Amino acid sequence: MFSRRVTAATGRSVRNFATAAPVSSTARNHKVVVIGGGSAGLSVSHQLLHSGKFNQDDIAIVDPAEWHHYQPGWTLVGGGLKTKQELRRPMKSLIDPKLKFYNQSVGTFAPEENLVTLGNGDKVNYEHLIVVPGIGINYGSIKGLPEALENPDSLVSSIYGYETCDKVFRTVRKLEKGKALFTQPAGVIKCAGAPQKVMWLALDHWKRAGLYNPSNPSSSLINISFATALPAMFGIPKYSATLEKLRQERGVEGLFQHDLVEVNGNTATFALPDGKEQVQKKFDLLHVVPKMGPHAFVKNSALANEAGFVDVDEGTTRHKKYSNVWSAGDASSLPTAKTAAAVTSQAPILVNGLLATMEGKEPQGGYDGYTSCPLLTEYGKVLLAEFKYGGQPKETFGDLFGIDQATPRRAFYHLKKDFFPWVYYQAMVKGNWQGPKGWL
Ligand code: UQ1
Repeated sequence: MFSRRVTAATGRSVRNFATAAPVSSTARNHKVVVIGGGSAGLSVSHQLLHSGKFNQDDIAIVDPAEWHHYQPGWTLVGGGLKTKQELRRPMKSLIDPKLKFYNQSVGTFAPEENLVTLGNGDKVNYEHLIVVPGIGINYGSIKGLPEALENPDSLVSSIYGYETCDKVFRTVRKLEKGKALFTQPAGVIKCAGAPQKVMWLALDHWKRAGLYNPSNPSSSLINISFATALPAMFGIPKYSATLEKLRQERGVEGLFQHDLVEVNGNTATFALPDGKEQVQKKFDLLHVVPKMGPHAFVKNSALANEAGFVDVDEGTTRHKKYSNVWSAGDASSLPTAKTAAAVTSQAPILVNGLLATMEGKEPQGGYDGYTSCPLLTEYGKVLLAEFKYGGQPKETFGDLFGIDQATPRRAFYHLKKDFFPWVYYQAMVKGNWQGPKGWL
């Protein structure tokens, strides 16, 4: 695929490129190899480059993807506010030419030998390794889900994938009456607020269309249920209180500790805790959040902890056993909510730590677990949850202006819808943005 695209761009034949290839491919030694060209991979690679301490091809990025997606935007696609196409960029267009790009998957890690084997069998050597490939979506973890998602006539969708995120708003618009069911699974997922963001937008849509009356749900054509494997609306008590109040005010049924295990026609089956019998719910529209987990090449490697995440120190992001291995973002064991906002804080700490280590010093650390979830509660309003390790709020604007970020606001909506997607491609993936701390 790589040579084919080069050919398309330059008009040269594949044979010419292949003839030239061995010259450059003999040296697969890099100072830093970065596994993954997502939010974390692009941020740390470019931040390292900006340090001025690296020459051409000293840093390499490994990623098999052709496209880079702004995933936080997929909730906006689910609400009909953006197209999925406008949120993606060709991966190659985001990588500085000073970086070597292996458009390849990873086969195996050999951390004792400072070596990564790529999917095509090539071996790449490093002095430092940064493992930031994110986590995978396990559609097959819910029986019948892949078939239901693929069926264009079903009202079953998910904002958690490029293929299906635009089906969400189509199903919301199609529904004229009946039961709408939104789910959230047990286990680690990306952005734990997103499963309900998409519900709040759908509710608002049906309200505006006259199909749902929050003050009298039983007389409405549509009724809405939120089925979550968690015991509450959100993991952080402060924000959960606001969201629980909204749920009650808006007449949404809460099915707590309900973990979706099967979709069959118009029936959803849920597992309950403590060996209780499974329950079934009929639906007319279903929004599913599949289970997620580490990629097999991470999970089955020497780098992983028991749960399959790259086993790093909470403060420094450095591997607990291999001192030249680092991780951040979704693939890491950092015990905080998995978001792009978290990466804005993790990346500079990782980069400074790695640079210090290269000079024989100890990494300073200091990552406090910062993460954030701009939670859409309706069209035009966002509750801006920001918190750190231990679930303690750490509110950027609360601290600056003395406001309570648990109150949904229009200004936060514009941050989420307009500012973050803009600053992400304008600065974050280029290594110039550190979230609440501003430009780098
Ligand atoms: C952020 O920097 C960011 O990245 C561009 C987000 O988008 C995914 C966010 O959701 C958040 C909350 C931040 C943090 C920045 C500020 C100014 C609160």
